[in-house]
Amino acid sequence: MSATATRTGARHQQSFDLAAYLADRTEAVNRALDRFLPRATTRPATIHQAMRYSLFAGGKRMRPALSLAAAEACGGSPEEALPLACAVECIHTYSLVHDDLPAMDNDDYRRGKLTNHKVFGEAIAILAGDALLTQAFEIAARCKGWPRYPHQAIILELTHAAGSGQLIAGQVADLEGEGKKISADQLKYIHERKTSALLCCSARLGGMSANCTVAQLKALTDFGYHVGLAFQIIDDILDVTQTSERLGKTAGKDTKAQKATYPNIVGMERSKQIAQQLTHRAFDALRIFRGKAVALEALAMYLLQRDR
Ligand code: GRG
Repeated sequence: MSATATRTGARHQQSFDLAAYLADRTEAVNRALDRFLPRATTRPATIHQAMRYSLFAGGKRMRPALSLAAAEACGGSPEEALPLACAVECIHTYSLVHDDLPAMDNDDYRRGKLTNHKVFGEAIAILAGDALLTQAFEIAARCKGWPRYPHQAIILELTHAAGSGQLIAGQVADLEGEGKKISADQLKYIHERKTSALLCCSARLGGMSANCTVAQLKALTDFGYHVGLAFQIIDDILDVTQTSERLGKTAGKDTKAQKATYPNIVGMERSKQIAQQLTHRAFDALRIFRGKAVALEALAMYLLQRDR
């Protein structure tokens, strides 16, 4: 990523130092996660080491960054958004640990390191995923709550995104679609649930931590939905065009597993066009913030142009 991202196509044409923004926010998120998680020496140490192994393996922290940037767009502070940003990252990491298991995608590498089950064994990896998911709800339950968004709203937000109607539904449809010819509409169903739901939830929770208005929450929902879909299309493209070293996970897995992807359903060029259109829809959603959503705009552009 270049140090300065210029957001051609974004509403507010100005340069924004996204590299510095991400470095700063990632450090804050890592410090907070370290505080929220049991220490690696807490008994039974194996499970806490396994949770920390995947959580601190070098993820891009895009979901927490979206939460913090969404809070800022709504006039809130990164500090207030941090617990919810960390809760989402715990859920995301759990989903990756389980996704990599032999019974699922059976992968050896994630975030540039051996997968959790390769290091700790399958049983501990399953439990580490379970514990990270549970940890997310503890962090959320301990957050302060806001007048428009008390704890019940926050917890429901997480259960909705992570439950059997969204994240799990996407994973089930993905598994059931392997080796089958599926339509673009069915693929969109998978992407909406497997990927977009949690990215959308990240943006919404950021807004909630700023006690955002109904109109702001609707704008963040619209933004997160479109960015989330673009994110997965780019992920499909990178699976074909990048090396395993660059991605930090095994490249070419979708083709090998005979998974339906945007590139193999609509072609590479059309996939890039669709990702661009979705990103522009995301920019449109930010109009309501009148120039205060520069970090969200820069993140959306980065997610479209990323190469890992
Ligand atoms: C309940 C057994 C059980 C499993 C749940 C829901 C689920 C497993 C898996 C879905 C997870 C998945 C692989 C979603 C796709 C989203 C995606 C492209 C993730 C990669 O996100 P990045 O690139 O990763 O942000 P980093 O490592 O940078 O955080």
